[in-house]
Amino acid sequence: MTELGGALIGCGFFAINQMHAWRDVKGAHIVAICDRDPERLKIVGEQFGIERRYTDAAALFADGGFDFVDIATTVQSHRTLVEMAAAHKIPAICQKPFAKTLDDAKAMVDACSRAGIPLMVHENFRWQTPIQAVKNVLLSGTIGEPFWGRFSFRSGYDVFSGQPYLAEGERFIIEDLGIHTLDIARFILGDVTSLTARTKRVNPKIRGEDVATILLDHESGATSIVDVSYATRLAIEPFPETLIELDGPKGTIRLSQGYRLEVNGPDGMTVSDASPRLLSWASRPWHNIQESVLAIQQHWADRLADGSETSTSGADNLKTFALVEAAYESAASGRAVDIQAML
Ligand code: NAD
Ligand code: 89Y
Repeated sequence: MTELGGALIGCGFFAINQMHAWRDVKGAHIVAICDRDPERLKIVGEQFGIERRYTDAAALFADGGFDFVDIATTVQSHRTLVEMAAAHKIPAICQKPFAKTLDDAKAMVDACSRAGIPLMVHENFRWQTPIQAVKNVLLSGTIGEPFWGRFSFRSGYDVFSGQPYLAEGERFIIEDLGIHTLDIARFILGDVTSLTARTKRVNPKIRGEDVATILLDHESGATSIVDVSYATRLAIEPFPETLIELDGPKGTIRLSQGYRLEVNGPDGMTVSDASPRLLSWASRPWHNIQESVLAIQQHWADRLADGSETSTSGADNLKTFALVEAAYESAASGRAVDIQAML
């Protein structure tokens, strides 16, 4: 396999996970980094031994010498940086949330398609070990074609100390975290035709909503609920676990707290442990997310090498991003939103 060289832009809080994971990916490694903040550039450059450092993305692209770019900045710069990658015909990974608006996201997909370059959104939650385990049980046919599901993320974890910008935006939980839960709902039950949402802000110290309840109609005919909260104080903190319930004609699947996977089918009930691995550089409770970062980055390197489409391509992510916009629209109007009309 040819070894691919990548450039990472945005050396902040989450990029540390991506840099660790790139060291473990087979077939790709990071050759250059960029951050407009010289302090962050120095910290990450020294920690990971990267000599080629840039404070300006335009200068990085002008110098070239890499096969792909990994954009790990916050959403404000995503469109500019993806369009820069397209202009230089450099395959790009872009962190979630993909864009500020669905129109921006469509323009980014279009720019990469016209340039003939692959674009993947770093939508890693569907790559978590417990989520993949649920998908595999579903594919085995044990419970039949599901008619109902629930995808639930309820936590009181302090995400604001590591990511202070999350307290400042007009939008919070749907755009930041619900985006993953909605993507998992699509990954498990398929695309969505219509959506209804209600939101609340419980924490008075933040600007955006920290609770959302979303009802989805799937193309398959299944109905599901996506419920997310950062205002839920439980005796045992579940961060960052997504809990799943699926009902099918032949049985049920329950992914419950502690990564306990219960499958009830025609032949009886089985319980297994769907825990993620604790990678050498990972730390609890983030290890579930950290393992999925390695999985999605390995997937990117493999797909770039064989030339096939990634699971969370830009085009695929438009269908997840539309659900985010629809949820805010529905919460504001109180009405159901037609998803197909947005795409
Ligand atoms: P951060 O603010 O800690 O880091 C962003 C870095 O990008 C900063 O160092 C900033 O200086 C740099 N930057 C911004 N614009 C730039 C530009 N135009 N050129 C060069 N550098 C630039 O943010 P973070 O918490 O690391 O989040 C980054 C992204 O990762 C966000 O979009 C966030 O939603 C996402 N995220 C994803 C996951 C996940 O599981 N997928 C988890 C956490 C965060
Ligand atoms: O930014 C978020 C994400 O993508 O996963 C968890 C998180 O870090 C906080 O909600």
